[in-house]
Amino acid sequence: MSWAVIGTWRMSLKGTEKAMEILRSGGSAADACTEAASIVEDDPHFHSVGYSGLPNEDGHVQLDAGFMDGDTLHFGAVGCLEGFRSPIRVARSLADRKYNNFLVGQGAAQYAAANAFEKRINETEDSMNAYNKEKGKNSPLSSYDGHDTVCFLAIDNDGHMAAAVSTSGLFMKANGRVGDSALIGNGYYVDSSIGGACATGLGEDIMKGSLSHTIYMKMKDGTSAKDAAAVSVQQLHAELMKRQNYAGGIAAIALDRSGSYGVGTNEPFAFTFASDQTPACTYFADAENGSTKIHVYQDTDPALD
Ligand code: SD4
Repeated sequence: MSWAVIGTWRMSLKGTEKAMEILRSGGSAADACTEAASIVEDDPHFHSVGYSGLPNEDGHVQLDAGFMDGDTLHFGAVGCLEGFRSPIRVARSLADRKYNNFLVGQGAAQYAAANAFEKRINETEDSMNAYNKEKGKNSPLSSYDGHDTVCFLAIDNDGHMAAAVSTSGLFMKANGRVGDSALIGNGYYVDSSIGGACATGLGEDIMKGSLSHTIYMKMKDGTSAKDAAAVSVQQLHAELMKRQNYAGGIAAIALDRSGSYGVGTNEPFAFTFASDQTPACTYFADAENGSTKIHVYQDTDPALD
């Protein structure tokens, strides 16, 4: 068996490298994805995940995260979690329950406190400066105004797969808004016997296509990870254009049980990948004539954190 890991955006590189270390030494896909997402959550340079995330309309950093185990199909998720260091760890800890797998707001915080998860004020000077600057304006924000979600999908040496997703959601989102990232089948879905997918972009539009589950179902029907991701994003984009005359930015990653990956996007997107065959590397993807073009990330590409 071989291992592989894929992550969204340039910010995932450190996480992918951490996941590599874990997978290379025989660790589990679940640990690899959790540790990878957690490293990104801790890094104040990335203003869309965890510490120093960009606040909602009330100036609060409300974090969403989802975790899925591809063997058991167990999942755990938190929405609008405030005041804790690692939403992904909290999400994962909810995965093996029969009930109450998805907690939001005060209930999520109460659970995290009761289970001794580390507390942290995630609003930093940088987050609050960005908030105060934006607050004065009336212009609506686009989904990519400094806002991207980190997602990881991995397969380990024993063929177990997992997914982890963490985000502070859209900048200036409404108090209590939860996007696709915490929602199973939308921000993430993984089944070790087939493969999995994760999404990033405008959550409201991703949810209209149940994007991660749609990609997964295509893979289940025999489509490659490459085509499943690219075609599903194109189809969702076309449907959204037809029905609402606009489509938010949407990108998805997929990984199958043999370690082959796929990417679909309707706008410039960066991702990282590593496997027992391939060193960790950052790639750039973009939509071109109805398909997704990918190359190794170059300095001339847009700075997509
Ligand atoms: C959300 N999907 O909360 C997330 C945000 C994101 O790139 O991924 N932006 O809607």
